[in-house]
Amino acid sequence: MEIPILLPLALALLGFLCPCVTTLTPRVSFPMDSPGRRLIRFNSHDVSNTTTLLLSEDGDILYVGARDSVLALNVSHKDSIILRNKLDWTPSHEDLEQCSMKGKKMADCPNFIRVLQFLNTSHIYACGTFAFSPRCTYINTDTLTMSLKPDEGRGRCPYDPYQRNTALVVDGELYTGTVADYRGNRPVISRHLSEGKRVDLKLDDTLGWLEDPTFISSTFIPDEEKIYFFFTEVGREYDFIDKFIVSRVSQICVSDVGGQRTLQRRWTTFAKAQLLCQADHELPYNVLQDIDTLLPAEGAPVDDILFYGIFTSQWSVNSGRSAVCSFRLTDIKSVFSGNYKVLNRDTLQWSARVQEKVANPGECGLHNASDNALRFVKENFLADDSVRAVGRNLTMVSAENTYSHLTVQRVQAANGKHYTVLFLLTESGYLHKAVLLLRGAHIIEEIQVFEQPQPVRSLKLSIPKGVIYIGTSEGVVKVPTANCSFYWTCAQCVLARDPFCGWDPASRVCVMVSTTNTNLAQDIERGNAEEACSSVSLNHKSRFGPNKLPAASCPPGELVSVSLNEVVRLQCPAASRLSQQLWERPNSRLSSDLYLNLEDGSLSFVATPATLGHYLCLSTENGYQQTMAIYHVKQKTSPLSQTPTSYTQPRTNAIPTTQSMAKPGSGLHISVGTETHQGESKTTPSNRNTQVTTRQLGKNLTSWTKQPRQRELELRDGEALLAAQAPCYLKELVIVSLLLVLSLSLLITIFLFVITQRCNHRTAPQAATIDSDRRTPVEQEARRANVFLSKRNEQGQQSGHGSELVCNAALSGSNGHLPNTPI
Ligand SMILES: *[C@@H]1O[C@H](CO)[C@@H](O)[C@H](O)[C@H]1NC(C)=O
Ligand SMILES: *[C@@H]1O[C@H](CO)[C@@H](O)[C@H](O)[C@H]1NC(C)=O
Ligand SMILES: *[C@@H]1O[C@H](CO)[C@@H](O)[C@H](O)[C@H]1NC(C)=O
Ligand SMILES: *[C@@H]1O[C@H](CO)[C@@H](O)[C@H](O)[C@H]1NC(C)=O
Ligand SMILES: *[C@@H]1O[C@H](CO)[C@@H](O)[C@H](O)[C@H]1NC(C)=O
Ligand SMILES: *[C@@H]1O[C@H](CO)[C@@H](O)[C@H](O)[C@H]1NC(C)=O
Ligand SMILES: CC(=O)N[C@H]1CO[C@H](CO)[C@@H](O)[C@@H]1O
Repeated sequence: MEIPILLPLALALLGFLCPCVTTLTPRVSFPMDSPGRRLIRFNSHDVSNTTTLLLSEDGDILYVGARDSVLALNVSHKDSIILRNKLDWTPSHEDLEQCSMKGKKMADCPNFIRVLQFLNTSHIYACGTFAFSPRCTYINTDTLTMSLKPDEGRGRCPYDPYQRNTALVVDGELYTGTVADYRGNRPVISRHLSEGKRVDLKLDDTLGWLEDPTFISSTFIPDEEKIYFFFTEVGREYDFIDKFIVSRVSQICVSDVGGQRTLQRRWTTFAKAQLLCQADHELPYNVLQDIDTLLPAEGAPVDDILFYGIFTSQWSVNSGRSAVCSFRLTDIKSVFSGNYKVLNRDTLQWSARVQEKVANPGECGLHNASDNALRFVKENFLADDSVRAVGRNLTMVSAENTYSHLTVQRVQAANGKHYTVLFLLTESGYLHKAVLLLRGAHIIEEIQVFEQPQPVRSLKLSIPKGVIYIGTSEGVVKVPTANCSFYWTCAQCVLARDPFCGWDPASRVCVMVSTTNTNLAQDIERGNAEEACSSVSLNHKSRFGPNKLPAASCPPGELVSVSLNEVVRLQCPAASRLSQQLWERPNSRLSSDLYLNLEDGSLSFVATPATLGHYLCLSTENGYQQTMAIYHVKQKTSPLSQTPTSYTQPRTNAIPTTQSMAKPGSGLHISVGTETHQGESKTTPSNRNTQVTTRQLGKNLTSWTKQPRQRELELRDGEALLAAQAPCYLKELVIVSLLLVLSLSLLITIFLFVITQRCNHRTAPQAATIDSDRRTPVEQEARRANVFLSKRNEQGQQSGHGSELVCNAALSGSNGHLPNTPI
């Protein structure tokens, strides 16, 4: 009843709704095929639309329903997927001809396998669209051969391969939700393959038990002896809104055998209720996309079963967003045992009139109830109450990502506590791994699993094997649920807050949490690296910290030789996408008059005698600080050579406490055709030097701009310089332009800051990073990674020591997630 009141109100308020939703930034992002998160794929030129997945009980064989074939894949190998058997099941030439004669596209006429279920220990039951004339068959699981003649697939499998369906085998009987006709407007929930006294059952379709549904999923709860179906449909009870879509849960009892006179061969136990995924005073996320069942922890009652669903919204204010809501089985049960709405058979209008209960709709065992009772259940199948989400709130909401599929797992952390981990697939092809914390969801990582958005039907989690299988148009992808060894310091391992991973102080590696190893450093709830790692090692700050760094004994850091008045840009690689970078100088402050903190964390300033010296870049994440880079900016001595700056990340030996790992995309930094002379440092009178620089710049600019892209990138920060035709005005021009840019940027930054502040009142558990690329971080990362690698190569060729400076990390490197300072 909440909706009728709330909806018009909410719609009226639409204009005032703040579109700002929590930004949930994945802490680490792995572009396609990055070494930190290698995927295992199965592709074959003669196999496509591998969208229906079925995993054997031991998890060693993955059965795949593809186009015109069923495959058995051996997935027990660690790093490959091997085709074991293939069954071809293609419509005949005549079938295809008929299909296309009926006006269907030839591309939609093949046999798309859409039902794949274990029937018994020796056979699989499979159904396919079979040229818009669905068929089903029995397949021997060992030999992958058809053992009997195909059945007619009507009511078991859709005709149209683009229609969603659901199917489930329980005790050798097939329960399906699909459309049962060619034109796709006769939806049914039905039972097939029943034998003896048990008869096949279906919905009574005289009263509109279903209204143009899209079937999402179904699940069998053995203790309840019930099957729950999840779907969306048109909510006829809201007749004031045209085509208001509602998400539903419906139930039937496995023991149902239909009525004796009334409801003969029809369900007597069908009931449905609305699933409400809605935060208080906000529009509901009304369109269910996918749902998965989370079984209760060992020993907990069955009523604690949770259903995690992804919802999107019908309204454009919420377009592009998705929410996750969870529903408790107890709540579903209590809604079904409550009151039911009454349908006026003349007007077909629903009301919530309280009536005398002749029977309990949804109750199992009504098959030999009286005709009166059966007529009552036949007409009262829509529960009056809606099933509210746990906490009457969203579990998680994402403004940037439209999630389409999910799977959920309960993971036992090192301290024995259980955490819920969600694997969510975005429409753009990323798999997000999120852990639900007391303060909200935290996205541990995102992994790009395919480049082009593609229809995915199946996301299968194999808990014992620790992998997820994704069935797409082009193949099957296998993703391990975690790669703990990617985090190679204690701090990194703890900051990840991945319940799968903990830091083993004995072996000094980040390892999978297991029941045998209980002495692991981990802090899922708070991610407090300092505390969790202090027990296992020396405190990093006490050994090396900005405050304890006397100017005299500064470590050499990365030498950056500059000419005076030149624009210098120092890069600071991010430790993660949730970290914030901070620049420091020993014994002096960074005044905003002189320094510009750029959005990517780098620091830009004009080289003057006052700005020469040491610079430290510190990265702070969740209260934990680590040094990412140290630079020593000094005046260059020889202005003659024109070798382009070849900037490299700090060498490991130069900064013993920083394991250097370059961030791809943080490639080149030092601006405008200066050169680095490592090791030399002689001070020359500054005015002389300035003149030299100016002349040089003026003369050489044209030739630089003609250089390929790499040089242009370097020049970008000094763009103002390009304007300077007359060498003598160059200095003034640079400064004035820079100041202009500086103040403009400052204004914009302040403006943006104010806006973000206003929007962030429903804030994320983690401090959001200032990330200019937030909208398309993924493409950006991938692109940058490429640029980076090509730059690296060039550098390697140009400067003799370039290649040696490319540390392993950069090559093996994710997309630039720096390890923490080793402790
Ligand atoms: C896990 O990460 C490590 C370190 O980046 C990498 O060497 C390894 O290949 C990764 N493993 C997988 C399965 O992705
Ligand atoms: C999968 O392949 C491995 C190695 O080739 C083999 O030992 C195993 O028996 C295979 N599993 C199945 C179920 O075929
Ligand atoms: C499984 O079902 C098929 C088809 O009904 C039947 O031929 C086969 O004998 C059954 N196998 C077992 C082990 O019951
Ligand atoms: C109800 O039906 C069952 C069979 O489903 C039958 O055994 C039982 O006798 C019936 N009970 C009554 C009261 O008719
Ligand atoms: C709903 O959850 C959001 C965060 O996801 C939280 O800010 C808000 O307070 C919650 N609302 C209620 C009523 O609990
Ligand atoms: C089958 O896969 C192709 C791409 O390989 C895709 O374009 C098409 O939509 C898919 N068909 C179905 C029914 O999913
Ligand atoms: C790359 C390039 O053209 N470098 C020139 C810059 O200017 C100096 C001085 O005029 C020349 O010696 C370089 O060849």
